[in-house]
Amino acid sequence: MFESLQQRLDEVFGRLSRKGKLTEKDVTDAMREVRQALLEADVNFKLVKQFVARVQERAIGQDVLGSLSPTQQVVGIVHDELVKMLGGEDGGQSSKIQFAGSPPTVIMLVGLQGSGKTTHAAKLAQYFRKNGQKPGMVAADMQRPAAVAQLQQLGRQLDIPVYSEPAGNKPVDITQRALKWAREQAITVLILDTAGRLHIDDDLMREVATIRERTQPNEVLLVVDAMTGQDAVRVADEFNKQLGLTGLILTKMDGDARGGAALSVREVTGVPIKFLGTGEKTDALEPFYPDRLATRILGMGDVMTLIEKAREQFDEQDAAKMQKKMATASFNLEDFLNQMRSIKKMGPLTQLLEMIPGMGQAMRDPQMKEALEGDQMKMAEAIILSMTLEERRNPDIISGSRKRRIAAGSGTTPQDINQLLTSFKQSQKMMKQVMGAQQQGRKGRRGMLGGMGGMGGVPGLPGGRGPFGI
Ligand SMILES: Nc1nc2c(ncn2[C@@H]2O[C@H](COP(=O)(O)OP(=O)(O)O)[C@@H](O)[C@H]2O)c(=O)[nH]1
Ligand SMILES: [Mg+2]
Repeated sequence: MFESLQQRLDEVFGRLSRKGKLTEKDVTDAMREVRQALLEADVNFKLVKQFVARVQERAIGQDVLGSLSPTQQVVGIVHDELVKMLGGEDGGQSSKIQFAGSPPTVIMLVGLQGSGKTTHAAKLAQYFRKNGQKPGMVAADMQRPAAVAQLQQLGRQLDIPVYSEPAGNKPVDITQRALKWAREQAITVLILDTAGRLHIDDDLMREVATIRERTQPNEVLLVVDAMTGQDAVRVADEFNKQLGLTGLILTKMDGDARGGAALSVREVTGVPIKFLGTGEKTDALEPFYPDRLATRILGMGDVMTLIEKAREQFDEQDAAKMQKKMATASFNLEDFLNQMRSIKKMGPLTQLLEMIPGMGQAMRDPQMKEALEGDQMKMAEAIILSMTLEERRNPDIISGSRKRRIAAGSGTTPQDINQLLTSFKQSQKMMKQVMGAQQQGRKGRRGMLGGMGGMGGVPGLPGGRGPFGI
């Protein structure tokens, strides 16, 4: 997400900070590069112009030139203006979902075909269930018979009730009856998956407008494909003018989208972004926080989102237990396997690591990327799976003959087993040092990253260091 923009800004501010004191010309030159970087990221050109002018005016006006850390101040102003551009002036309030006074809260998804409506109906349902709601979904896309089946299948997979009717029935009537069904089923959040078209046309708008009128949804969210760049912004503007939207879901943010749509759409349309879709799986959804995204774009990481993701997978007790195990070096290969699986559930490793301050840079190193995304993790998993429980708990007993058996079972060589065991021992030692020191320092109090105590030390990676540096 935003990789090349991040990299460009990183370069610009890196050069600037090496200068020490700044002249007005330094700032102007840097802002020219920022302008170029934003244009290359496909941000709307009018916005880029305004953005650069505002930053420049503030940077020069605020007398940052003579201050001790002028570059930091310039970055601070850029951050501020990015937050504003993303709609964060109200502290992100407008990005929150409006719940109904009395349930069900009705959320209607609209958008062009293929933008991700059906997928995001399921993602939202799962997200709301995690937050204590009882979600239900409505198959109101009667354009294609496959659309109903797709939603039904997602519902079965996630165990979320789906309301549907036979082909030939009208979407407006279906949604009306679905409302009654939702009340009977005590559903608290009802998500309507409506039909899309290849292009905006009057038929589509009429159908959607009628459903809106009759069901009075609390939210009308446009699902737009961020990969389509400024087209996504135009689609959003058109839908908003014709229909009136309460929010946006930008999907496919995991693709090679340059990010321009995400950066422009709020200011151009005035409609707040509420969620980002970051993958095909049903848990690849992030609630949108303007401030967090701005921080991420500037390569300062997004520790808050990372912690939330970790919390979803690791319960507090497990994390505390794990931390203790690490500190006393009783962390074994069985624990390691479990952790590796929990981490995998959080999403692609490279995506997670980018949220750690300063890691964005490291993630651009192709070797690092390869190590994390490539076969090494899979190989480590295969090796551990070929071990007996006893061997996982007590790797010291793994003799030469056991190694040959494990290698044969996992399709690896005894050398691979050696390498895994060596780096596991190394990281066990390092864990003990780092975690022990941390526990001493904190005296049991869990700090910001406490919940992630159980995530470090992935053996088998370059230098035997885990991705979290421990
Ligand atoms: N990579 C990626 N693919 C997505 C995302 N959301 C949806 N898709 C894919 O986009 C395609 C169209 O999605 P679908 O939900 O059927 O779109 P709809 O026609 O608007 O209902 C499917 O192949 C989805 O797997 C996302 O956030 N990231
Ligand atoms: Mg669909």
